[in-house]
Amino acid sequence: MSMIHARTCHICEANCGLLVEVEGREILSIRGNPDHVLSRGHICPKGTAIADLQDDPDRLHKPVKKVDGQWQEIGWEQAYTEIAAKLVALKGQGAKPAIYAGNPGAHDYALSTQVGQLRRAIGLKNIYSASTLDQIPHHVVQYHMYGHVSLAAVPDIDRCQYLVIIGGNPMASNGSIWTVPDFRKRVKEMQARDGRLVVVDPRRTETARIADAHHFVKPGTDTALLIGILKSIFDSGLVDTSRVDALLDDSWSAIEPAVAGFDMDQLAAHCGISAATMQEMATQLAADQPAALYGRMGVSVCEFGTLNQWLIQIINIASGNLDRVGGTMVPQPALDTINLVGRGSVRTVDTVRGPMPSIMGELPTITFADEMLRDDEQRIRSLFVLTGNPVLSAPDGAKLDRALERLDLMVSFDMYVTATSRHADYILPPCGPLEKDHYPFFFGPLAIRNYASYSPAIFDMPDGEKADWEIVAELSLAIMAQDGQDLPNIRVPRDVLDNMLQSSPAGLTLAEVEAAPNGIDLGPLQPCMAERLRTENGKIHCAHPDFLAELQRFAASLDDEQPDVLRLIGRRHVRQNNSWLHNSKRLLKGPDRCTLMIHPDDAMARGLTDGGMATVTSRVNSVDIPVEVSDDVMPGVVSIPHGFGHGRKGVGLSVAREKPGVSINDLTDTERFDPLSGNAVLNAVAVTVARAEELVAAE
Ligand SMILES: Nc1nc2c(c(=O)[nH]1)N[C@H]1C(S)=C(S)[C@@H](COP(=O)(O)OP(=O)(O)OC[C@H]3O[C@@H](n4cnc5c(=O)[nH]c(N)nc54)[C@H](O)[C@@H]3O)O[C@H]1N2
Ligand SMILES: Nc1nc2c(c(=O)[nH]1)N[C@H]1C(S)=C(S)[C@@H](COP(=O)(O)OP(=O)(O)OC[C@H]3O[C@@H](n4cnc5c(=O)[nH]c(N)nc54)[C@H](O)[C@@H]3O)O[C@H]1N2
Ligand code: SF4
Ligand SMILES: [Mo]
Repeated sequence: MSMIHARTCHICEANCGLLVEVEGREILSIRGNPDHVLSRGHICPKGTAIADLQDDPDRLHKPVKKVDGQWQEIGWEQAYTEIAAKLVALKGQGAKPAIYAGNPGAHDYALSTQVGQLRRAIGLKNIYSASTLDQIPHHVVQYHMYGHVSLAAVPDIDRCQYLVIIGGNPMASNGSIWTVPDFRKRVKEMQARDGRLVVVDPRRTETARIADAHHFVKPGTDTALLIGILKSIFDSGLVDTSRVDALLDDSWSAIEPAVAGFDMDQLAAHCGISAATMQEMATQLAADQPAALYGRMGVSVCEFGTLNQWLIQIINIASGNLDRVGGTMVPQPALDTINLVGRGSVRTVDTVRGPMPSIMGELPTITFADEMLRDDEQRIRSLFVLTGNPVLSAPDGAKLDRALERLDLMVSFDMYVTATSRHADYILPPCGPLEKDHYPFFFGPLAIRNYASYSPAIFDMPDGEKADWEIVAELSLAIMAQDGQDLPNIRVPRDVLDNMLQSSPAGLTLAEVEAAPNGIDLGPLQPCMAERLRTENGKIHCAHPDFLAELQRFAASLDDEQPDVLRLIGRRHVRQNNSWLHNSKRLLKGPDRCTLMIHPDDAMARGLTDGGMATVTSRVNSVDIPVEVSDDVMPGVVSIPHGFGHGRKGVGLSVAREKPGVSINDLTDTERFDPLSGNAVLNAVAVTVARAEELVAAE
């Protein structure tokens, strides 16, 4: 007999409610759950593809060890004992260890309760992670302005009347640092009540297509646009801080003079958006309507990423929209991490590249390869990769390929042999996704409504398989034992979750949440900044000196001559997720998506034709890729999706290898980063494009 289980999806930040119909261990269907309190029935193709993950024949089920270049299955005890012995021996020689933690770990609350254990076992204060490829600028801004790395104000889309999205593509990504399932319908509802969506992006994206207006912006230049909008708000006397006046500290007064000297025409020329458009956006944002400015990857993973995120907050304050119904507000979720974890930290660390920012104990991943390639006693010689694939996800993947080969010990926690884990000595695979429970631990605090939703495992775990959290906990204990450390009591993640829920203001128990398979709705967001601020004086620290200094650095850069190059940007597709959902046949079907999008004028100038091959060259490397001529990208811009490149030797993803594509991160550059956060620069990469030589020779 078949059974239907309600569950939330663990793939992306939207955390949609799913209905999974099973018979025994067979998955009959996965559909959207119309009764889920947040997603209201929305599902994307990736949610359905969880079935392919669960049943993927390429998925590893037992630990494997590399022996003479071949993978051999071994038992868990053997894996733990050998890894612990090797690590402790290496530590004895003074060899430095490291951890890299990837994105899926952020969607596994149980695993996140154990990462600290592994750090302690290995003796690490700091780790590398996908966060410094992605979002660290947000955390720097939130730490300095609001006093807590995780205090994020998100657009209240359901009551907003004018929403500007700059450098985000929620139609493909389903939202980021903004849990907003069912985005498309929410936009339609906004438009039905005469609200408007404006998108700023170098590509006419899926989100731009449903918007009321779309403006092309030159990659990497949004700072000029943001300053232009802010200056227009000040110059037109549109500032309205009345909702938050009591919360602004004295440094607010430093902001108007800091932008006063910019020339609107110069800003417009820099970013390619006219002064009139900037003025119009300022006028609309500050008009008598709830409005919100939201910026994501396109404005985070660039050289002025932190400055951009700061300017976005300042514009929302100046236009009267921070902490406003229909503007941007800080959620008050059922599990309130703000109250339960510390404020975080912004420090400086020594790296192979000199002093670098370290936010929340993160080391900048742009330095990761160089730390393995250095030749002194500081060289990283053992590495643990948790749910990550940096060879395809971090800049200069080919350099990482070389660096990983130098390690004395590498352990990957992954269910696949990927471009990264193929370098490992051991791979420790978790059980299937439907054999784990799920709670949106990090995403409740970013959601458009306050809510809770817990999903128990649907299937029992097969004999001999383990969840990621158990693997990490057991390996940590083995290392501690081998190293003669005191052994801690490992708390079951479910108990930690229950405790955190009960300690949050809503005071729910896990049993209560579990009894509501469609989730518990705690209502719409509410203004609450006054209680939420964690700065020492309880005020918003408006203008941290670092941000003002960065504004000056940007001003100085405006006079730099712009080289005549194409600018490469990334691209997400609703049927992919970073590097790791490419092994699903149903997601992979359709035309090849790993193409170089190029504007017709730029294609013509280089003799490129649609479907032909191009060679794209950056400072670090070059790749050959099929051309897709399209005026969806603006002149001067080319786009390649990230997450491809599965043709590397030894990758064990048989479906993904049918359309392996090339990796955009073989072109991105570890030398470029945002100096205030250490975040990588993954967009606006300078490239040249030419017809691929083979093709020319064949003619
Ligand atoms: N050029 C460019 N590069 C980018 C980006 C971009 O926009 N442009 N985006 C960046 C962003 S935002 C991010 S977050 C990073 C992501 O960077 P990473 O997190 O390093 O990479 P992923 O591709 O998400 O790889 C996740 C790995 O985890 C494995 N995995 C999946 N689920 C599980 C699980 O439940 N348990 C275990 N043990 N393993 C699992 C997968 O098989 C895969 O190997 O990429 C970044 N890289
Ligand atoms: N389907 C799918 N969903 C995903 C993911 C995925 O890989 N696939 N990844 C998940 C993860 S880990 C994350 S972090 C989120 C990311 O979520 P988003 O940030 O919404 O996703 P992106 O598609 O990277 O959107 C960035 C947009 O910025 C634009 N852009 C590039 N350079 C610039 C620039 O200089 N200025 C401006 N204004 N725009 C620019 C790009 O064209 C792109 O449309 O998505 C999550 N959801
Ligand atoms: S949008 Fe994200 S959470 Fe929703 S079904 Fe798709 S992958 Fe899952
Ligand atoms: Mo991400």
